Amino acid sequence: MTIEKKFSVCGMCSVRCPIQVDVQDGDIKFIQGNPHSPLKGALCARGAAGPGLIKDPDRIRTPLIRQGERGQGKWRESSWEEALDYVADKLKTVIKDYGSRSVLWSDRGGPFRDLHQAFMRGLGSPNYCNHDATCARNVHHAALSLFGFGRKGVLYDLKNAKHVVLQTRNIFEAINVKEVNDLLDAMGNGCRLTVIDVRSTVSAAKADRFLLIKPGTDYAFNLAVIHELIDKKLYDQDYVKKWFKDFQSLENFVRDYTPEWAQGKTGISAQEIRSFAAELAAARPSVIWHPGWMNARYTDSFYVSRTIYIINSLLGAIGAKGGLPFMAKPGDCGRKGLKALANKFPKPDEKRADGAGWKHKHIDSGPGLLHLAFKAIETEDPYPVKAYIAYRHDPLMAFPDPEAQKKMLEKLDLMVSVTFSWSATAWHSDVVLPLSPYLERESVIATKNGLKPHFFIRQRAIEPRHENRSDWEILCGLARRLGLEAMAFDSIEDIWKFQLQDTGVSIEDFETTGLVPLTDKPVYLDQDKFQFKTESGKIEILAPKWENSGIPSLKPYQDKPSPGPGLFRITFGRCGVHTQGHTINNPILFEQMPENVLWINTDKAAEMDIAQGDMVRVSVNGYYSGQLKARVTELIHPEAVFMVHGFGSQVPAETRAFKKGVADFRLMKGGMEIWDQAGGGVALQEHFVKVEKV
Ligand SMILES: Nc1nc2c(c(=O)[nH]1)N[C@H]1C(S)=C(S)[C@@H](COP(=O)(O)OP(=O)(O)OC[C@H]3O[C@@H](n4cnc5c(=O)[nH]c(N)nc54)[C@H](O)[C@@H]3O)O[C@H]1N2
Ligand SMILES: Nc1nc2c(c(=O)[nH]1)N[C@H]1C(S)=C(S)[C@@H](COP(=O)(O)OP(=O)(O)OC[C@H]3O[C@@H](n4cnc5c(=O)[nH]c(N)nc54)[C@H](O)[C@@H]3O)O[C@H]1N2
Ligand code: SF4
Ligand SMILES: [Mo]
Repeated sequence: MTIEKKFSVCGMCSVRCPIQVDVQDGDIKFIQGNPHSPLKGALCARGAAGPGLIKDPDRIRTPLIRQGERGQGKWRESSWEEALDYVADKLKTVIKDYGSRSVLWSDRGGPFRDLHQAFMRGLGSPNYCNHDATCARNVHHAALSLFGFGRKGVLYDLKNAKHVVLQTRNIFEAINVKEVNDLLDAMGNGCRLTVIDVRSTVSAAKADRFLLIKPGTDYAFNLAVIHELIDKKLYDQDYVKKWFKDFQSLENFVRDYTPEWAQGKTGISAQEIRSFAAELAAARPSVIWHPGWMNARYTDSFYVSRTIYIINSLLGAIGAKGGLPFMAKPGDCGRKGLKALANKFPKPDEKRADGAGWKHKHIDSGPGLLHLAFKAIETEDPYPVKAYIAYRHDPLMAFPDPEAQKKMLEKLDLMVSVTFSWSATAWHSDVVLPLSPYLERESVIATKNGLKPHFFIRQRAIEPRHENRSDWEILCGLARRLGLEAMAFDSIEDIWKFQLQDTGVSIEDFETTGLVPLTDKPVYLDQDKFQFKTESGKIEILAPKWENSGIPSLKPYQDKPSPGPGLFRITFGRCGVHTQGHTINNPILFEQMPENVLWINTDKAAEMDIAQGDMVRVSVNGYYSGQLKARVTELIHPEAVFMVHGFGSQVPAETRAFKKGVADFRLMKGGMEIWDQAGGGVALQEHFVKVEKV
């Protein structure tokens, strides 16, 4: 009856914290953070609820092939042999009729994507997408436009920061465990916290300064901060001299964007903006103004993130300890990285269906933009896209307006969902291939870049309970059937060996702790030796790629329309106990929070005779309406209503979550067409909703 300790990786959200699982007689007794990890061993509530997936009666237990119409919920159970044959045969037909490029893939990005990209390259399709158009694409492009590297080119050295600013970022509820712990440590050492939000969050409650901003006016606020930093010469002049290109253009551009002007736009007083800017300058360069994570909100969100990166740069924080140091990689520790599975195949030279990299030259062609790829399915422009694999991704919940999406998907000859739990997308698919929950599966080895780069491994904590399979088993199974012998591996050990071959690390090295550190000391890359990846090697205020696409680097501020009477701007976000849409039905987390509520401002609620806890109807003209309880509070801007994302499931197989709460994404009519042209992100908060007492 000994307890075995297994080292693995949490899979309850995309942060992927390292875990230690205590297993006894094939059952999980306890999960905790991996104490050996440089990321600090700790888990959040969702991580602790992982075992809830194992014995969940709603679990998908075998591959399923659709019988009735798409979305009707009529399924036939099949063996793996049959399901993989079925998918492979359909793919072969599509490829024969329309070419390799007619296959589209989307997933959730992350450290295990190498295997997925290998599969798509093997097929010869350029159409690998990830989820990011509804998450951090604007942030990523903002970084690219200034630095020539994406948002992961720098990290947040929260532990050593002296002032942290969270704008559209709720760090204590939208959780990355290490970041939470590091920030708490820093605050214990006197670090100041400023939160800029449309409502008071847990993060706001812990802040030294909370600024309640009018929704969608963040760009105005940031322009005024830049104005103040430059006008009062509060910025780091040596840093700017050394690293900035086109500083004069910036100075000219912000001249009229004074704090008084911003007060009229944002509702935040000029004096507050001034004292805030002075306080930031006093803490430089150990300042982190977080550029945003879930920033697919407005048609100018790219510029919000861009101005944030500019402010960090003005403060000398890019590359600084306690600021945003450059991300160290294995090479920076004098080590070789993992061998990429994707490099087993040549990069397809076809143009992408979503236009990324050619029609939209400023858009990173790596993972493209899924909303435009869906559009291409509908229009067949630039060419037909006939097969779609949604891999650990639920676009029918994660992108807006599912009814519009279903229309776009109609022309598909094959739609496959690979998932460990039911989702709206799986329910609408032709074939569902059930992944093992993460505690039952192993993954390819991954690299964690950062101050202390390391390799880590996801091992099975327990044996698979049902007819579920790991990523590699599914993909290698398909690869074999499609003649992609180079990735038709027979075992995960063979994959691991391939990945490790140049690294001087062996599989046994992971046994004792589940990870292999590549350095013992934190690696702060020397600012002086570091080159920005732009053409000039500097921070470029005028971004050639954008300017050449006719998109201004410095865009004049534009007002957004205000909601009319009885209407509110829809805002949304996360809560501590759920991840997106897929944990509402988790038996443990469902108990914690079975439905969402509607945050509404006290004065507005009084006008409509809505009291605390009353049922209200939220609707979009003749399109969708849902009912939920009102949370009446002074702590939300009167123009906004807020709800936690992920509720309102219409999938009967999710027996607990079914019809619980309201779906924010259904209230975004036409939302697939509304996106930030500069950053690529879908603009999910450019929508007004009607609220009535029931
Ligand atoms: N518990 C938990 N943690 C998670 C996740 C999860 O689902 N659950 N998901 C992970 C993922 S994928 C992501 S991307 C991150 C997201 O991390 P965050 O981006 O920090 O999370 P959100 O809650 O989406 O949004 C942050 C805040 O933006 C505010 N906001 C809305 N509109 C505006 C506006 O116009 N101006 C300003 N200033 N603020 C506004 C919202 O009120 C919200 O409090 O969290 C990650 N961590
Ligand atoms: N309206 C609106 N839309 C949003 C958001 C919002 O706040 N409001 N948030 C956006 C953001 S920030 C993001 S990142 C996307 C997220 O969008 P998604 O990534 O699509 O959302 P998830 O629900 O996290 O995961 C999708 C599916 O992956 C399956 N899955 C398979 N294996 C695993 C695993 O190992 N771990 C996990 N966690 N899931 C697995 C789950 O069963 C689930 O069905 O949605 C975006 N869309
Ligand atoms: S933040 Fe929580 S849910 Fe996400 S990986 Fe870490 S422990 Fe798991
Ligand atoms: Mo996200």
